[in-house]
Amino acid sequence: MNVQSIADLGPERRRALFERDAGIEAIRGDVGEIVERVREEGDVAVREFCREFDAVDVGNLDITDAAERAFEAVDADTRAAIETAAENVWEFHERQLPEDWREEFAEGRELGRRFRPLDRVGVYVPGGAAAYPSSALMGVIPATVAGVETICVATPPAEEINPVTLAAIHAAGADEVYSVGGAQAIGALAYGTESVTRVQKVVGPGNRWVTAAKAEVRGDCEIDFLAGPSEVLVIADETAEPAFVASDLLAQAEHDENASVVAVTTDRAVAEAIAREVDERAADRDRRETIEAALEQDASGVFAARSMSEAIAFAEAYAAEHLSIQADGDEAVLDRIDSAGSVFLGPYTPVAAGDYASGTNHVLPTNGLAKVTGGLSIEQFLRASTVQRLSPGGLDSLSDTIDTLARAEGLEAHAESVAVRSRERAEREGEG
Ligand code: HSO
Ligand code: ZN
Repeated sequence: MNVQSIADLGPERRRALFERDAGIEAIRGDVGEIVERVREEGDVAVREFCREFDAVDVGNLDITDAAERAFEAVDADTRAAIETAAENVWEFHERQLPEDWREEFAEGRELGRRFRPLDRVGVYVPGGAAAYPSSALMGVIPATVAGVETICVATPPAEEINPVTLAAIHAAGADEVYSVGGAQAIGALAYGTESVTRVQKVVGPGNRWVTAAKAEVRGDCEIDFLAGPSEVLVIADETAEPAFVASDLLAQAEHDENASVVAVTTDRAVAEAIAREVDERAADRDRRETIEAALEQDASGVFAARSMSEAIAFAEAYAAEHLSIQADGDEAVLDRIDSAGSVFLGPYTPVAAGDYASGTNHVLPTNGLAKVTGGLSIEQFLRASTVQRLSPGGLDSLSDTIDTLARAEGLEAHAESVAVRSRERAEREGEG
């Protein structure tokens, strides 16, 4: 990797870095057809697409029992790892549970909010080339903590589905597990088939096909957000350990050849050292080819900033899925950051900790979506209602305001719904 100065970046490179996209437009047409066929033909279409895309003849689409058996069969170390991660994810998300509340804002005017879980949610758990048991935990556990009644998981079929993925799906608390992947899985969850009962919301990460299908069903079925390939941006200063920074870039790069991995540093020598470490260590990694492709992206690189302010402005424009700050005064740097899906502070907080085990969610906004949203959380599985109660006096104190605004909108019947109550009260008080 070559170190580049931020000051020297041309408009094209800046676009590649700051206007990343999920790369789904090109396949929207094909995905639309898949989703439509699943919607119209149900299981028949699902089975056909499983044969076409996964080369598997799925028998029973429902593999709930197989997930339970996989959990029972998994070795002790794997089970312990799943359970430790699950516990930490559970605790962190439990902490997010909002409480219903009611409060008197003025005499006779009581207002509040109450939260109720969704009834049926679908969680997509990627499979295929990479197995993602951790994503099963990240999708299913928050839904369970939120109190969602029925949680359905869809994961791609295979000759033998990864047993750890199945075990994690069961451990996380899925109620129904279906062997279907890709766009057809999102179609089946969103519209239902003979075997799959439709859900109210689909969440979870997936490849471009899954993401494009989520875009397709949006409107008929809620979704979390459209997530693209993994990304990380590390802000480093002269105190950073280049080998640590490089290791975080290589870790996210191994997810996807379209992953975007970036280091921004205020120290030229550290920048050079990071670039060198990345190049040297990439060669030793198992997934070297994927990593090298990701490193070659125009949306990846090691960049030299003239000041911490310039590095921060760069990070803000990039709005990373994962932001790691390996610099002196990391809290002060964080104070100046608004846009980041998940933040990792200090040299001993690798992004992989959040990917697997610390407890935060790894389903996070990519492609700059962190400018407008956070990652998967408890709120995504709740609906909030507001509640109010007015006393006669409480209504009195609002009646002029309501009357004036209702008449300004030409909505006389609204005004009357207040007036009828005032008259009734005046009459009753007259009698009494
Ligand atoms: N870094 C990925 C999540 C993941 N990492 C799963 C390992 N397994 C996107 O946040
Ligand atoms: Zn990861």
